Amino acid sequence: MSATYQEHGDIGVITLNNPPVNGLGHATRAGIVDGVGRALDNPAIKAIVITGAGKGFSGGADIREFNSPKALQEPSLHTVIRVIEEADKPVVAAIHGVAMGGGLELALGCHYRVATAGAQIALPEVKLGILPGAGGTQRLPRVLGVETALNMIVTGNTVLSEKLSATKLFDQMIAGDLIEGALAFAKKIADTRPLPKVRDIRLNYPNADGYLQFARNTVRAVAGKFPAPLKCVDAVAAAISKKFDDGIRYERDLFLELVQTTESKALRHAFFGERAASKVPDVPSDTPLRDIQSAGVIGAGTMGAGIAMNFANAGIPVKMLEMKQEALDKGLATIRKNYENTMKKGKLTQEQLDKRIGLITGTMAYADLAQADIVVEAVFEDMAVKEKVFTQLDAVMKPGAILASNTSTLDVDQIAAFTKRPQDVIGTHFFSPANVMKLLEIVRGEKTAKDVLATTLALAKKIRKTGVVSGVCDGFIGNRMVEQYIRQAGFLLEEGCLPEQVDKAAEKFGFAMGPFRMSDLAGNDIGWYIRKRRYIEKPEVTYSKVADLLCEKGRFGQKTSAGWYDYKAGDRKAYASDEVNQMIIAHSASLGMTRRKISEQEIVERLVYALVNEGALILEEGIAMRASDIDMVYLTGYGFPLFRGGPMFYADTVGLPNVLMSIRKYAKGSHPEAWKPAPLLEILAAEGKAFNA
Ligand code: 3H9
Repeated sequence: MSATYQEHGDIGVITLNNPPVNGLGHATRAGIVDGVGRALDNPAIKAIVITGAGKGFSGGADIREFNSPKALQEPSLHTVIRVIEEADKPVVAAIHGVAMGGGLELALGCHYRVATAGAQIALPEVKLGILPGAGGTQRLPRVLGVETALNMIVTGNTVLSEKLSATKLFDQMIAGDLIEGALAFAKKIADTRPLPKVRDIRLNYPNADGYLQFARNTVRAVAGKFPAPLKCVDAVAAAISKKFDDGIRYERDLFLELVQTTESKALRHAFFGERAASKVPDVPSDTPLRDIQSAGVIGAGTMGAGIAMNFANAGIPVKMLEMKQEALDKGLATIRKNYENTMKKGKLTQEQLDKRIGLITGTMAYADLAQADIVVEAVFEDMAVKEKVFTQLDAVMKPGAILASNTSTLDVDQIAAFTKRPQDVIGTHFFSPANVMKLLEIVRGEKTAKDVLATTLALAKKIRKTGVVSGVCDGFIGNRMVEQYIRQAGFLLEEGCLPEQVDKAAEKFGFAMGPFRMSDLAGNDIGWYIRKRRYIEKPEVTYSKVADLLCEKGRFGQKTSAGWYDYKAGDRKAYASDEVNQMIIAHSASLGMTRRKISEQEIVERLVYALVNEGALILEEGIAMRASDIDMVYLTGYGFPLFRGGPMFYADTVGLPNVLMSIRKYAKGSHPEAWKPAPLLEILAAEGKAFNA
C-alpha cells in the first residue's frame, strides 16, 4: 500500500508513501481511506494526521493514470476527500515540501492544515491543460479570497507556504519537526467540535460580475488555443454563484471535459517528455558527474556571447576567447547591452547585472582557458576552423575538461578525432538567441564518455535548458528535420505559392513563425552556405533553386533589410516584396511549371509531414532515443505549437495511417524523391501503433 497507517499515542498518522512525489494514484487513495477507517474504528484514537514521506506532502493526482480506468477507480479523490471531511474525528494535514494539485485539494478537505515554511503551494493543473478537479476551484477561494485563488488557479503558479501563513489556508506554521508539531497541534484540537470544514465558509464577494468580466478579458487575451484557463474562471465563478455541491459538480464536469482534449494531452506529453529527455538508458542515473565550477567559450560573436551569458546566469565564471581585441570588446559590449535591456524590463537588478558581468571575462590566449572545467567552441561552421580550435584545446586544456562544440551540423566524431581525448568531446548545440532559447541539443559522439554525457545533461538543467540527446548525423535532430521542411517550402514556391501564403498557413497552424520569416530572421546566407556543401556531398537531394537566386541578390534577411520580404529600418515587420514575388513567378516559368492554387491544408501537411517523415527516420536510426525527444526539440527550439504537442505527437493524433496516406499522395506530385515514406512510419501505421507508445 502506498500510504501507511501508524498510531502515535492517541493520534493516528497516515503517511503518503508513493515516490517520487506521493502522487495520489489508486493505491495511495485506497491507503488513505483505509487509514482513516482504522483511526475511526479505534476508540483510543482522538485525531488523525496526514503527512507525506520524502520530499513533500503530495504533487497531486498521478498524472500517469489520466485517461486510464485507474483514474476513475474508487476510491476516487472525491471519495477520499468526502471520507475525510465527514470523519467525526479531526483530520490534520501536515504539509512540507510540496502540496500541489490534488495534494492541495486533499489538504483543503482536511479539517485543519499545518505547514512548515518553504512548502510550494499550487494548483498547477492549468499547466497540464486541465483545472483542479477535486474541489480546488471551490475550496481555495473560500480560504484565500476570490482574487488570490483565481490568480493561482489561472496561472498555476507556486506560492510559498509562509506567504500564505496569515490566511485561512493554514491553522499553524510549524517551526521545528513537522510530525512533532503536527502531533502537538492534533492533541490541542482533538476535542474541538463542530469540526471546521472549508466547504462551510461563506464566500462573500460583492461586485463579482465586474471582477469576473475583467478576469475573463485578461485570461482570454493570453490563453491562446488553450481552453483550460477560461474554464478555470468559469469554475471559480461557480464557487461564488452556486451552492457548494453544485459548484463541485460543475467543476467535475469541466475537469472531465478538459482531460479529454488534445491540448491537455499535448501538455502532459510535454511534461513527461521534458523529464524523459534527461534519461539515457545506458547511462545510469547515479553516474558520477564531473565538477563544473568554471567555463570557457571560444568565439565572442552572437552565439558565443549568448552561451557565455548562460554560464554567468547560473553563477559559473566564464572566460570568452577571441582572436582580436576588437571582436572581444564587441562581444563583451553585446553582453552588457543584453543585460541592460533585461534590467530595463525590470527582470534584473543592478546588483544582479554587476554580478553576472563580473563573472564574464575576456582573453586572447588559449592558455588562459586551461583550467576551465568545460569549454564550448562557438566559431565559424567549417571543419577546417574546428580542427584548428580543437587541436589547440587538446594542447592546453587540463585533463578531464569537457571539450564541447556548438556545431549545428558537422560531424562531432570527426571533431573529436582532432584531439587525443575523444571521450571528453561532446556537441552542445545552442539555439539563437542562446541566452533565451530553451533547447540544448546534446550530441553524443561515438566515443563520448558516459560521465561526460551525464555531466552535460546535468549542466543543461543547471543553466535552465531542456537538454535533448542526439546521435551524430548531418544536422542532428532539429536541423536535419528542418531541412526537409524548408525543402518543401521551396517546392511550394515553385508550384504556386508566395512566401506570405506559406507563412500564413504555417502560423495559422500555430508555428511561432512561418518558414520564410524564420529564414529571414536566421539569415538566408546560412542555408545557402550549407546547401552549397550539400550540392557537392549529396547531389541526389533535390532543392528548389529559388532560395539561391534570392541570396545571389544579396537578400540575406533582416540583417540586410531584404530577404524573402522587405524590411524597414527600426521595424521588424515583414512587408511582401514585389521583386521577390516576381522572381519566384519567373523561376516557375523558367522550369516550365504551371503555377497552381495550393490550399492551406496542403501547405501545412507538406511542411509538417516532411518533419514527421524525417523524424521517423531519425528514430529508426537511433539518432533520437524516443519520439518525445524529437517533440521536445521542436517545442523548445523551433516554435512548434505547444498545443499540438510536437510533430511526432501531432502525427499520432492525426493517425499514422492518415499521415502515410497523405505522404503517398504527395509522392505523386512534382518531387516524389522527397516523399519516400520512412519504413518505421509504414510499420507503425500497418500495426495501428503510434510513435509515442
Ligand atoms: C491533479 O492533481 C488533478 C486533480 O486536481 C484532480 C484529480 C481528480 N504524477 O519534476 P520532477 C514525476 S493534476 C505522476 O523532476 P522536482 C515526474 O514525472 C496534478 N508523476 O521533480 C518525475 O518522474 P521521473 C497536479 C509525477 O522535484 C518525478 O516525479 N500536479 C507527478 O523537480 C520527479 O519530477 C502537478 O501538476 C504527478 N503529479 O519537482 C505537479 N509529478 O523521475 C507536477 C511529478 O520518472 N509536478 N511526477 O522522470 C511538478 O510540478 C514537479 O514534479 C514537483 C517536483 C514540483 C512536484
